[in-house]
Amino acid sequence: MTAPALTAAEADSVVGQAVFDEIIARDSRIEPRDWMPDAYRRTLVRQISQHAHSEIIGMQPEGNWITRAPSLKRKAILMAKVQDEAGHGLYLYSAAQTLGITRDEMTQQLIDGKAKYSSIFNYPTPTWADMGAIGWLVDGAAICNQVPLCRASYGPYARAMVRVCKEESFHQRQGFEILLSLMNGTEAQREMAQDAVDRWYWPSLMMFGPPDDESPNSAQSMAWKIKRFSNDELRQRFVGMLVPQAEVLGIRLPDPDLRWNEDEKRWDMSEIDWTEFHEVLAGRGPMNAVRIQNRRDAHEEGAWVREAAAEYARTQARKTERAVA
Ligand code: BYC
Repeated sequence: MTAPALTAAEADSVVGQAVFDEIIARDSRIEPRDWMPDAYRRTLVRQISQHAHSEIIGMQPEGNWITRAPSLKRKAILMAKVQDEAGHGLYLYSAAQTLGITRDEMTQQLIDGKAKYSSIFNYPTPTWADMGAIGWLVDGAAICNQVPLCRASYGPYARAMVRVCKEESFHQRQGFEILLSLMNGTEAQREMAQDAVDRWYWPSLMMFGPPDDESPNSAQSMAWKIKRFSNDELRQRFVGMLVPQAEVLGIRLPDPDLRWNEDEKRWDMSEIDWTEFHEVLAGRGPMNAVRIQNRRDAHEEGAWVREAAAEYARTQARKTERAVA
């Protein structure tokens, strides 16, 4: 008995899958016009849009301190940093758009509270030392997570990450330097720095996502070479990076059980409070409602800018048409 003939679409997808598998196997890049499995496309849209939203929402905790930075120099640095985060969001929205989703759709999902963004941005920033802790811990964790993403199999995502990582390195150092200045200051300043690190340390470890055995997406994302290391591997790497830096700062990492396990070549640490993580993901973190409300207000108040830009683009297009005619 002969097998039924494939339809043209089925034949395309058999060939497409074979070419896709070959590109992944030889560690090359998938580009927007290449054939890709629907699930690969959906995973990328999910991760890249969440990543973009994180950058955009992530402007708020530090934006909160721009008018109160302790000197003109600190203010200029903080403004530049927050502006960099906006840029990261824009590269990432553009990368996601190459997969067929529109910027409007992504924005709507965010302001409707339907999209995820990193849990870390749902915590408050009550003191200036929070700017140091965010740079050191949050940007530090972001670098650990994003450097491997520079080798992600999807070209536009990987290329966006190269520039993002360069800027994040500057952010991490400026955070470290804020903490170092505070630690070299008065007793009250040292206490403020320690208090900020106490509050940001555990949430920064949660940025890497759930433990490997509770991470539903990891296995497939690693097979597709979107993720190169597991959540726990990157968390370990991050802690290993922090320990010597904390010593230089004279700051205590708030985990009494943290120690190097020579036999297993890994850091032993206390259990992360995953209940808190899931609460924040469910929208019940300390600042979730404020973050989304601010984003929604900014979107509504910015409507006139989008209308003006669209009208300008239409006018330019008409002028070009007339010039060509
Ligand atoms: N927060 O199966 P898993 C920055 C979700 S901003 C919220 O391990 P995956 C900065 C996860 O999405 C840069 N949700 O997922 C900006 C999934 O949910 P769905 C932030 C989290 O994707 C301003 C579910 O939990 N970095 O640097 O394989 C100032 C199960 O997880 C979180 C990025 O966005 C979380 N922490 O791995 C300063 C990195 N963790 O979608 C700094 C890009 C997990 O199935 N993203 N979830 O409903 C990634 O690398 C990966 O998506 C993750 C998760 C490692 C986060």
